Amino acid sequence: MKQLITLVAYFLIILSLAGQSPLRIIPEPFRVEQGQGQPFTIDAQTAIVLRDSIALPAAQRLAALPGANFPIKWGAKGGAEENGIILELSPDLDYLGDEGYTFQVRQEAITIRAFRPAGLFYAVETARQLFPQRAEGLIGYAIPSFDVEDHPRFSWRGLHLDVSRHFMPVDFIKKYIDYLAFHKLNTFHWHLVDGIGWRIEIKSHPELTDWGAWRVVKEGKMPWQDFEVWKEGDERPRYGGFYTQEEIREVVAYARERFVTVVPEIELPGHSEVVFQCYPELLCQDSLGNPLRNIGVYCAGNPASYQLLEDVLDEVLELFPSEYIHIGGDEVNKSNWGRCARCQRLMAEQQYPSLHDIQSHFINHFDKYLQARGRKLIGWHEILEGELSPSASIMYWGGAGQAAAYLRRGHPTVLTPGSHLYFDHYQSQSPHEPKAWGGYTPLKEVYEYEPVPEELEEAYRANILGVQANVWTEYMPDARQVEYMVFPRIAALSELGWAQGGKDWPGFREKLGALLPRYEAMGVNYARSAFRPQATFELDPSTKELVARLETDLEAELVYTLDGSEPPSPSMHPYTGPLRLEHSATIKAVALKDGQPLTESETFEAVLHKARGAAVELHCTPYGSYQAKGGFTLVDANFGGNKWGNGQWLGILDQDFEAALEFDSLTLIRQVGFSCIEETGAGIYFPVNVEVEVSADGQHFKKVKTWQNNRPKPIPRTSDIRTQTITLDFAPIACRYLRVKAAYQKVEGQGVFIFVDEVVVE
Ligand code: TNX
Repeated sequence: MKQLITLVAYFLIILSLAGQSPLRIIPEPFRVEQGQGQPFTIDAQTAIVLRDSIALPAAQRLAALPGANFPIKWGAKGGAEENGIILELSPDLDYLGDEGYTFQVRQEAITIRAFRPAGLFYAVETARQLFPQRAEGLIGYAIPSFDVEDHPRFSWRGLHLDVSRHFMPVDFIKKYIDYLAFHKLNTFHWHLVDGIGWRIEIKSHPELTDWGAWRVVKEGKMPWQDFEVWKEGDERPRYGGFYTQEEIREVVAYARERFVTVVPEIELPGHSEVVFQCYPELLCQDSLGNPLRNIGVYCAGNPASYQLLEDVLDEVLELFPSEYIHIGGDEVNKSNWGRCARCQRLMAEQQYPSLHDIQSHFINHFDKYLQARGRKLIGWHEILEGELSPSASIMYWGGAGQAAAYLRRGHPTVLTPGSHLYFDHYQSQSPHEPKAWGGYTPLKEVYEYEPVPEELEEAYRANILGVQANVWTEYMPDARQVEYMVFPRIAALSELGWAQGGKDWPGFREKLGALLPRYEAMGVNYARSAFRPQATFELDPSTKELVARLETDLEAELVYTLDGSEPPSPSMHPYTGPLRLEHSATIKAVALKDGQPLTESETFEAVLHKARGAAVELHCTPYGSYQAKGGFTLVDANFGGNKWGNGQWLGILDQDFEAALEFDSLTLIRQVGFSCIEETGAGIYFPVNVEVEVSADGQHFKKVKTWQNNRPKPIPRTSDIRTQTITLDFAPIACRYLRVKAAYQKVEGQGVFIFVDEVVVE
């Protein structure tokens, strides 16, 4: 019977391994070779075998895997134990580094070897994903014969968490560290200080947490709007929390057992409003000694600023043994320094040419301070402004496209590009996503990121310490929402940090599909955003049908309706391929698992208006990269969405818009819609008027309607993005030729665009 079970299990595994990667492990191991021999079958006698007590923690972790319950035995050096899972350290594996390991499965035994305990730890994490989740335990489970040799690509594989904007309890911090370890991440960047909350107990300055850890809750306002620290006696409700030093020690020890280094961040010289609400006397002052406005920036000319931060750092260094200490340094508003008497004196004394040098003065002071204590300073890349000490390290959070330029500055750098690794960005374009900071970084975009810029010269590549994703919690009020934003993007991050590069999206997608049930078993609130259907529409110019394609980033059973009902519903259809639409339609789609919807359904409007596919002549010139598909853009029955720079919009600069459309035959029309977008701050305005003229013969045109934009002047310049279809209704008229004109909004001293994506004719 046992043999039969083994055989069946074996074939099932062989079948499941038919894909590219023989093992479904995230992150992808460096090398996996399938063996020829028989599998190893776990039975009631299977035991973990140790030769050295250094391997004991790994053994205990292995024994504690769900359903494992293996006893731990001591074995002789060099012995070969039957039916054992052998864990051993071996000096000859030094070429795999501190975190590498080998994992060998044979019929007789499983052998896990590593140069250092961290390697054994990661091998156990590999086993965690290898072993099935079975209610009945692992007995009877057969593991196919294979060889794994594994080690990470980067030494810094980080995940950050902002606990200032929203406080996260210690229990969750520990869970978070478990999540890191599960994904073979080794650095937890703990953003303990920001403008609206101080989260670390400092014994020499108790006000920082007595007051600074709490803020007054203000109805209807975001936490950073009108921020005020809460002090004892205040009757108003408060929000906050902080970590005692004892709790921090506990977290650091917990992390160390999981080979996770905790890098604390103490923000300076900016992002520190809270500090000056506790100590207003530390604010910059004008020449009469009046405090300047609290913009969250330390006075660089006041010795007390340095004293406070040194006191803080002294305690931080006691608590955190990490090599790196993060000192923030991002987004410093330097305006007070320009008006502060002390800062101006400092500038004069040091003959600093610019305010950037004041920033460097401040940063370099702490670089020296940390170096003298055997540590290294790391800060956000803005610390490169001015003259940064060469020993400082950088955390780069700009776009991936500019990373090479920063790496050429020669500082050791952790890449956390805002374009790919900001987990506070939206994960899908669905209107159902919970409110996020902004930006759009779906799972696939994280996965597709390549940390080493292709154009970067070899000599600078060694400066890349690794990768990290940042989790800013402005819109993450609790642990559940943090999990939603982090999972499953953390799986893609895991690949970036550990696997050797080279992309295999289909393979990753399949592996992730297998990982999701584990997330569920772990109780993680992961986002199903990658299961949200997306639609693309393509006009077939010959038939004028609109071809609608539906897809999800992760594989799932897709269904849709065309009758307006919410799927799943009796009238739903399985999506098996592109839909050819002859008429306007409302498509509602959702992905199902076991008949249950994975997310809310999405609604897509297909607009098959009368001008679709008409011949178009543009009588204006689209500017630069805003060409989209030329004149066809206007009649392709596609709308450009709410991002004017996405290549789907025509942009016309300092010119009136004009296009001539020609139908195949005389067509009865009664309405023209001019679909446009506006962002006044970017110089993009709705037109001042739109005019429609029609003709039957192409010679004699008749004006049928004019629309006037009557809004009051001046029009405010804002970064709000608005789309609008300006509609012009008129008495039905038959025509073959149509002219649409739109005059641009003239604004003194500035270039102005009209952006248009469709001329909708009904
Ligand atoms: C910028 S990225 C910040 C954070 C915000 C974040 C929102 C960085 C170093 N600073 O303070 O939370 O944008 O995405």
